Amino acid sequence: MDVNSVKLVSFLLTCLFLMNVVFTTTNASSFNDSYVDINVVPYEYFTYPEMTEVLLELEKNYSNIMSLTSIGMTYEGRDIWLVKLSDNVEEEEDEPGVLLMGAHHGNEKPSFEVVIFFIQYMVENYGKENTDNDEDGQINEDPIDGDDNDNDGLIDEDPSEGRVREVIDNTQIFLIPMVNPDGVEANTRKNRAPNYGVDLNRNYGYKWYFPYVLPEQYHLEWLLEETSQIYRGEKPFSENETSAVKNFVETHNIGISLSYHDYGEWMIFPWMHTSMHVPHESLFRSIGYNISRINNYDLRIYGQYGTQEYIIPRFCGAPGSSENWLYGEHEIIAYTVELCKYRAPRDITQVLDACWKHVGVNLYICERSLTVENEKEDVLESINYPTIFNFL
Ligand SMILES: [Ca+2]
Ligand SMILES: [Ca+2]
Ligand SMILES: [Ca+2]
Ligand SMILES: [Ca+2]
Ligand SMILES: [Zn+2]
Repeated sequence: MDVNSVKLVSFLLTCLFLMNVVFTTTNASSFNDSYVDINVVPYEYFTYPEMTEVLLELEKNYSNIMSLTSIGMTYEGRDIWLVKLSDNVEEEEDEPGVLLMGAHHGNEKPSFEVVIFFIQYMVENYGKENTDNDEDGQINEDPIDGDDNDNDGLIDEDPSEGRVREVIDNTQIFLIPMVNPDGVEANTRKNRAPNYGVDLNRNYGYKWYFPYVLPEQYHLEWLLEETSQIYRGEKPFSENETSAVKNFVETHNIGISLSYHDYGEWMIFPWMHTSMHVPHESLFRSIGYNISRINNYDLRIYGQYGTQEYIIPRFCGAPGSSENWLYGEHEIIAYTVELCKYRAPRDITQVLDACWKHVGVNLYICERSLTVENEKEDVLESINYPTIFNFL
């Protein structure tokens, strides 16, 4: 598919989706998951070459607010693309930074789809005047927040174009839609490093030794086994993809970050190697609950410092994950978002539901990034871990 047909398809899909929003009073729960309509064409996710073509085209058309650079090269020779959205896009300005990432795991296709959708939405709406999108005589009466704010039975049908302008003018949004393009093309969770590939979301170097402390709970055996799906690699940041992300983060100012995965419709935040609370627990919860109000996903919180639970390892903990390093090393308020009910759904309504909701989520975290540095100072909680747990 060439760029124009990709864009046409994406436009048609957007129309389909908006029709769904506008002409039904549906919410996610009214969709019957077990129903498969064989007349509906299955959703086609972007391939890496298609994405590359679309990003190049968008950069050409919106070069005033969008830049596209490669932050590294994969084993199979693909560029790892970084998109920046901001006014004065070529300059590094004194504006809050947000980092959105998709496809640490190549087989989790919605995770890059929502990021590409968001990029398109932002650049295409930036120059628009406030519009009465549903032609009901009112302007911008129903923002993307999952609620029917104007009580007309339709959800999020007339969002504010002004929000897009505000966010692009006042923040710097960095997006890496495919951290693991080789995995996307091969449809594998891990990257394509010799011999069996590495789970990039176990390769970040924060508390690398930790699985040795609780080997059973954190599946040390699988982390070290090359053939396992969570093989973490020989050493921290051994992989091109993770070291590209590392170099980027170390040279930019990022306040909040979301890493998209799928599936399950839930979200988590650090710590990932222990169920103890982070020093910014209340800030993480505040932002997390607000995201949850938009996407209706479950915010998973573990650990109650001050009770017996602090010695319990985190259920499904993931030492070596990106958000643990982003927060632990750089104090970035970082979440993992598990999109959709299934791995790579082929149903258009499900995919576009995730895309649309996360336009709202992404706009929200960009807006919240304007205050997050001050908030970090306000809510810092001093946590006195018992000395016996100093290694945590
Ligand atoms: Ca309207
Ligand atoms: Ca509008
Ligand atoms: Ca409405
Ligand atoms: Ca709304
Ligand atoms: Zn994943």
